[in-house]
Amino acid sequence: MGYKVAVVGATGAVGREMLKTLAERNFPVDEVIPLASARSAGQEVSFGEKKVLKVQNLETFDFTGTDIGLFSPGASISAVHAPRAAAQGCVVIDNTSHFRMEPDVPLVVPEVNPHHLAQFRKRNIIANPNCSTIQMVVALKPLHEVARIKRVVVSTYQSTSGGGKEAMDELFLQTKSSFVHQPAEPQIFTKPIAFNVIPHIDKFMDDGFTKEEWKMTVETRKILDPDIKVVATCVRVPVFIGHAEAVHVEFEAPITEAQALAAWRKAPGITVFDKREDGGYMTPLEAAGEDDTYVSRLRKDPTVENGLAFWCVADNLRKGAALNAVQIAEALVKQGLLEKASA
Ligand code: 11C
Repeated sequence: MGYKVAVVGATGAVGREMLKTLAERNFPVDEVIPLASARSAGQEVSFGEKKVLKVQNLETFDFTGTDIGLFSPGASISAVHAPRAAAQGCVVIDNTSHFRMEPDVPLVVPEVNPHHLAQFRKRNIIANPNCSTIQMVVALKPLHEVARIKRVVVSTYQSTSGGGKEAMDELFLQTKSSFVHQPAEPQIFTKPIAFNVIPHIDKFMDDGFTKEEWKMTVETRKILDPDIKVVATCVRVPVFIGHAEAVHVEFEAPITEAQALAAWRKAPGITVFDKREDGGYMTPLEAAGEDDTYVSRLRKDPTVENGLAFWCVADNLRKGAALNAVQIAEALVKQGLLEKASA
């Protein structure tokens, strides 16, 4: 017995990754329906190695009988169509920022807070967190269980794929044009991204933080613990896929490096790669295409009483988006929370 699954935003970078992930993980599907705007309807997308599916128009699609909707069409489109799908009986797993902070919508990373999932019934919507939050909370959770976390200071190194396909194209074109002496002006980013780093992701807020930085703070608190203080600086780097983060953590109680490593080694979704030698750490290029969050460069932070510092890397399109969404669907099935709408 399989489910009827709609993938909304199926022609985008995350939508395509969702289709790939569903197929790779053999999620039990009877039918997969790719949906996108009227402009993209009729296009073809791949589902697994062999199947090609025709994209249907989201505007006119009736979700009655569809069990799960994996949404990644952009926040303003989810704002309209996710509640419509939910009202028609489809359980929505939404990758946009639109519903994340609504109190009756669970915000879930299956390795961290699977117990929050059951709250979805009030709205029939589950939110998928921001990519930079997901990999950080996966790494923080096992440490929080050893010695409660008080405060986190994080700097991110985020790839252009977080900004979508056009942002990746801009990096490619600017890099190419620099060699043929034909400058390509920034269109998506505010400054050149090739051979540069830009300390700005998402819009500016009144207090000087960017929305991406705010998301890391509030989402971590909602997922992991409302008492944890988080301060973030989010930076775009000229990388195609894979976000990296330098994370400094202050704990309530002492925690040794050995305890942290042991906790990570036991935890799901984490690979420790930390050799304290040349090349003995993970980079975004190596994490692209992988499912796990990689932790490296663990060391004691001697500037605070109980502090550790580490580096973490993950594929932002997979664990940061598509994979986490599919893992939420898997967790719904495992916890017996998904009734078949299509029965
Ligand atoms: C980026 N983290 O790297 C963003 C992309 O809230 O889902 C995801 C934005 C979001 O640009």
